[in-house]
Amino acid sequence: MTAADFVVVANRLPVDSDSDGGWRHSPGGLVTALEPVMRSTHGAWVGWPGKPDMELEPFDFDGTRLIPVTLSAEDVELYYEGFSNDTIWPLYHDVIAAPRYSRPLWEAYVQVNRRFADAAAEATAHNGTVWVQDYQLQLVPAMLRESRPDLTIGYFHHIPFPAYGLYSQLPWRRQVVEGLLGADVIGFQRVADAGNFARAVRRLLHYETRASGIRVPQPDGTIRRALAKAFPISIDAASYIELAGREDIQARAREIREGLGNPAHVLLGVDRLDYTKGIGHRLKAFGELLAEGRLSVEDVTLVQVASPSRERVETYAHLRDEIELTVGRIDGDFDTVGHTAVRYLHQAFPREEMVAFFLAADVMLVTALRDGMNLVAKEYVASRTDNHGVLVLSEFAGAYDELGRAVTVNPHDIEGLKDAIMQAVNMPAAEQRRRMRSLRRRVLEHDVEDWSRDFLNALADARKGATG
Ligand code: GDG
Repeated sequence: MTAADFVVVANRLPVDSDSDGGWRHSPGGLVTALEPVMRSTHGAWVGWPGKPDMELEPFDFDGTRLIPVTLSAEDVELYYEGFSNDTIWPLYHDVIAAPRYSRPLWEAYVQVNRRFADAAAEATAHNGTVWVQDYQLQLVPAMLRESRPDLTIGYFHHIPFPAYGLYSQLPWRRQVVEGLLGADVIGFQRVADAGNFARAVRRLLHYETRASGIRVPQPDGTIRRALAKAFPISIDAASYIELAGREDIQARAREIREGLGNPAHVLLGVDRLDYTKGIGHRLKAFGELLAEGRLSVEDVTLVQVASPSRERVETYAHLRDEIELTVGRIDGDFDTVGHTAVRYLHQAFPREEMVAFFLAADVMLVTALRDGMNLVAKEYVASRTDNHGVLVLSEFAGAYDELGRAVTVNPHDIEGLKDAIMQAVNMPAAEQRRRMRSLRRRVLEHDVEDWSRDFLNALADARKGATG
């Protein structure tokens, strides 16, 4: 196997297996963002093919070399569903759910991270660049640096990094920070995340940090400089504009409204069914507005797309029950034969249908309790080429730092959330246009290609001046 100069390491490969044994691109911003770099560098991608016990040789797909890492059913349970999604995910989202601290889960995480690091080390050419993605692989940067000191290593963290007061709960807090510090550049969504990380480094390791730089002492007594900085991720805005311009998708948006009985206002939520997204808070506020008569089911419908997620993790199974109970109650109390209060869809849809939902919605509700970025907010804004529609956006989503012209909310404040929904529903068209223009400007000026370019440029620069 010829080694590649540029290698991405992520929990998942950028493909899904289809029913006839072939592969298709799994849709996602990361894949789109990295496509140009992958092509121009003949890059490779190390990741899990998505099903347990799948033993596959490396293969080429659409100009990229894919290097599968096999995970057994036990690995999936302990490393992926366990440590990644039941320990790190809740801890890093400010303990909205209780994190599980368990030594066997940690041991599996270390062991699987080692396997990803070994696969990346083997796949990368001398002096090559490796870009590690996300919280499932926080130990990979240091493991790689140890086996391959010639490499330039980047890491991007897609979810929040919590304040030290919470982070310090993690029994393996020191190992995780040391794992991340193996990278030359550690990228975060928000300035606050990078700050939280730098503080954890100071508290746990007593290394010197200045602005975004961290001085990492090496075993030989020299200092290596690492950079911990915000690189807010974005979307492939042009592809949303293109979909929004398609006549068939616009017709579908009209059909969706008709199917809802043509209410005056359509509210929309689109989330993975995850406790970080604040779906329950959104439903509570909406239900109270109906109960108080401030909104009527004749005029307003909330469409909630909740795509199935992590269903084997117990907290997620509970969440689903809770949300479905709430939806059932609201609909039972307020539906009429011709109108529904909440149209709940526990399904995944093709991207075309998602854009049709965006075009059908007068108000987009993003009420996350904690979210690294929240791409849905940016996708809604990019799709609204007509400058109509209102984004209600939680201040706890990373997108808040860029999309200040949204109607911003603290989703824990149910009265405030209710007022924000009313403000959005009643917003005059001229104000919608003013706000939407400014939101769109930001998303269009900073798309996902800019994000990957900014990160990779910083990585190239960091490596040049790394030692001294
Ligand atoms: C993590 C961080 C950060 C959802 N349902 C369907 C569907 N989606 C698409 C959305 C969007 C993506 O999935 C979800 O991205 P988010 O950013 O909203 O949230 P997470 O999945 O939690 O992502 C997050 C992100 O990583 C990137 O760094 O922003 O904070 O948690 O693109 O449109 N797409 C389709 N059908 C669905 O039913 N086609």
